[in-house]
Amino acid sequence: MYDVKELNVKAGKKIKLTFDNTDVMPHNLLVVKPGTADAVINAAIAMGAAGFEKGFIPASADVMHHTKLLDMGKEETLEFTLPKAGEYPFVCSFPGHGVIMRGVLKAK
Ligand SMILES: [Cu+2]
Repeated sequence: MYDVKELNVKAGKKIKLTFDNTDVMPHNLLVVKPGTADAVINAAIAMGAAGFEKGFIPASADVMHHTKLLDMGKEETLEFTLPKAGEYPFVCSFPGHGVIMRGVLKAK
């Protein structure tokens, strides 16, 4: 699970988000369009074993920003801007994780 589940951010301003994987399993972080978290994690599961090569990042227009699939002890920083106010989910798309490994960026 992510240690932070909710972040308040400003729409239209640059956001810098660092994801540090301190777990022994690989994880990633995808920022997705409002309301699409379940569709994205299901698309990642549908990739099957071939998903490893692509870090379980599905080719979906709902994925706005993402880190690579990060091994233990790795971190990656994303810099992006959310276009408008809304609740943008962030999820781990590694199969089986996204149901509980998720949170939300609340843009105002
Ligand atoms: Cu995960």
